[in-house]
Amino acid sequence: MRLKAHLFVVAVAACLFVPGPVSAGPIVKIGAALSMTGPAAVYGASQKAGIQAAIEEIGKSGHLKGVKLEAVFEDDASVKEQGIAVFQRFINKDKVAAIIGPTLSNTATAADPLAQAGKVPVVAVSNTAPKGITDIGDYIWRVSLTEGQVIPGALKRLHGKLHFKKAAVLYGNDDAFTQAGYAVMKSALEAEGIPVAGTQTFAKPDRDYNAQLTALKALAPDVLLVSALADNAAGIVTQARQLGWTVPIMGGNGFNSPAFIKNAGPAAEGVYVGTAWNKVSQDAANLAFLKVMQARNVDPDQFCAQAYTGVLVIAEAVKLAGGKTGRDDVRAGLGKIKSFPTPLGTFSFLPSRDGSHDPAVQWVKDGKFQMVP
Ligand code: 1QQ
Repeated sequence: MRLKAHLFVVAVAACLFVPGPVSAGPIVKIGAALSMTGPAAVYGASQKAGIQAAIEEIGKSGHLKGVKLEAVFEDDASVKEQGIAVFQRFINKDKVAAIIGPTLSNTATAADPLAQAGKVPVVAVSNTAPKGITDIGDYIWRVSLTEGQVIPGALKRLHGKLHFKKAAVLYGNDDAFTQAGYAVMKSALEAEGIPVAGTQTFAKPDRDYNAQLTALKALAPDVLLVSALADNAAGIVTQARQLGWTVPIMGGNGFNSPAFIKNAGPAAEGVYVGTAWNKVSQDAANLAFLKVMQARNVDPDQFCAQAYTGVLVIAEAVKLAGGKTGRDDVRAGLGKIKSFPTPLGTFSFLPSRDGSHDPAVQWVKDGKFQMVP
């Protein structure tokens, strides 16, 4: 009898101390549609690490008072069909408050219209095609700078140093991002008064670029611009150097992954790329980000910094919405963000809902990205 009474007390105490759903504060569920497989998997892994870190940090900081951020991760497989399926799940089943992703612009052009129709805010963290993303509608926002915001300045800077007389361009013609990057390269070259000696194309499944590279090399340009995802980029740069072609190479956003350097090896040395993240920035927000990632044993890249920033931006939107967590509250909060300190720099949204902050230019030196001096 005494034992039973004792158990009863323990049981009651346990009930009192186990926090139940009644005492839990509101949750902001974020659906993260990232490429964990397929040609953009190198970016997705890095983005996932950034999102997880940001969610944990915000949770620990108590910044959102009782509101808790939670992420649901799904693989968009780097393709439109899977991106659409994941968005449908986030919108209708998981009932997320906001979506981060998908990784590729190509996938976003197909999936984002679903979020727009369902009135679910999307924060793109790696889509860089200037058109076809935020212009889908007023629920689509982006943190990632477009190729149009990065490439012209990067080319101008390199042209000022290296004085190009004529250029060659190689781009992927089966992807919204690589095509858009090409269009930006073409107009940036025009703006700098650098004639284009020749243009060649490839597709994502291609592995042999010798025909295109040989044709371009024969035109004797003094710079090669390449719009490609990291996998293709590594193959292109490796094969260009194998042909004995030593011309300076400038890549688009697809080059901004350490996977490019790893796969191209020594051939990556000296390759230039404009970037949305200045890794050596001494801004407090960037130093804090670097410290967080270091503690997690992650060497972050631009994609990690952008994904981390995407979560910070959603958290700030919730705060600016007075702690309200509905889809329209998040969207209203996004509209109030201005001069917000992030690892990418001081961040604001333009009227087009595209992000705005300072870009930078990096190159591969001693096997890693370093800022161009
Ligand atoms: C895009 C990109 C890719 C290179 C990165 C994910 O910028 O698809 O827009």
